[in-house]
Amino acid sequence: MGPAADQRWMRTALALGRRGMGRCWPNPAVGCVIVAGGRVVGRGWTRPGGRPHAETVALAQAGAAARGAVAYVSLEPCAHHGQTPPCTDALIAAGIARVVAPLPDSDPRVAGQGFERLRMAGIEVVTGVLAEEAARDHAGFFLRTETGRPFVTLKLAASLDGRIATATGQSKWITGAEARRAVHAMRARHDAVMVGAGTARADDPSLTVRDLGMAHQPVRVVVSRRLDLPLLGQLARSARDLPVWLLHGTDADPERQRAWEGLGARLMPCARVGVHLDPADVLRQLGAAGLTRVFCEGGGALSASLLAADLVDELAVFQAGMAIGAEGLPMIGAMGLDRLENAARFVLDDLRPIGADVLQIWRRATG
Ligand code: AOF
Ligand code: ZN
Repeated sequence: MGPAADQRWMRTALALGRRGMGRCWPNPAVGCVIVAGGRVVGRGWTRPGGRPHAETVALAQAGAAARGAVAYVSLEPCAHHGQTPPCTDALIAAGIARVVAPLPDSDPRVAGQGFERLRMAGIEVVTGVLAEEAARDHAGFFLRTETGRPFVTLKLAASLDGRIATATGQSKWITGAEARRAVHAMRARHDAVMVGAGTARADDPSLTVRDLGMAHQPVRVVVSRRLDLPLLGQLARSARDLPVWLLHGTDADPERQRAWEGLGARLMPCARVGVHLDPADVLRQLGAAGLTRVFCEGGGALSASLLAADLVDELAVFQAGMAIGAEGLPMIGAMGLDRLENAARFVLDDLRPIGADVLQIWRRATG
């Protein structure tokens, strides 16, 4: 099979893998397609909770048709005995002749050993196919295994002049229904949705995925040093049914800590820098708890603290054709930035209309 066919099938494997995004943390969302004689004989993606792995699912579907076939996997097949036996052994046992994968796994238990085992068994291994795309899809998993923190997408939805509410606090609605639907789809592809305490108080959000016909829900995360959050709000009422994690200061009122625990929330004490929680520690804790992709929806103070600490990997900015004026609430709070050369820089990745609004995707400029 030539490079063009390899790319085509790898595109399919990547697309399958994305189906698991947001629901198989702490494991990567891997996709696998098994091809024999130009036909698909098995397809799989990492199941919710991270197991079974993509290859196991695809091999089960392929059955005897896997013998002599090619397996396209969106990440190096695992080589370790975890809760399930290694995928490399399953591929070898099934008689797969060739494995195409874009990148090595960053988990030290695998990291190159999967490819090695396959080659030792006489299987042809091709790597590097659509590596850039795969690196993007697995960015959260790689970041977490390599640095301990999850990938952060910061969503901002604002007026032409970057305001998220009027001076009196009115914010519904600045962007339109299509943009809000796109936000729900983005939430669904992340492990968690995160907001600051100000937003949790002002909007009383439920932070769930709605109207997309899906049962899966991301973890709801609120960053609140003092835990001064409404005990009768949407999050409080639903904390037993869908996870709510609260990152707070060690100085938060113990009564409030108990009250939230009683409501079913998970409390995660964090370090402080000055009067605010340390955003790096917030993300470290979320990474330690297994999250690989976090979708932050503001507000201004949390957005500013993440940006100032250079902890935003991607920006999703929805802009509405409306001006609110300087009295309005800015989408990004005070950052204490003195010089432009100290500002985090982003490069434009995508720009498109969504209903009456514009969506811009910006990626952190590396190097
Ligand atoms: C694959 N295919 O679909 C996934 C892989 O805890 P375990 O035993 O399930 O192993 C988790 C590790 O397996 C994870 O850190 C990553 O290295 C790999 N994930 N590997 O071959 C898959 N999800
Ligand atoms: Zn595996």
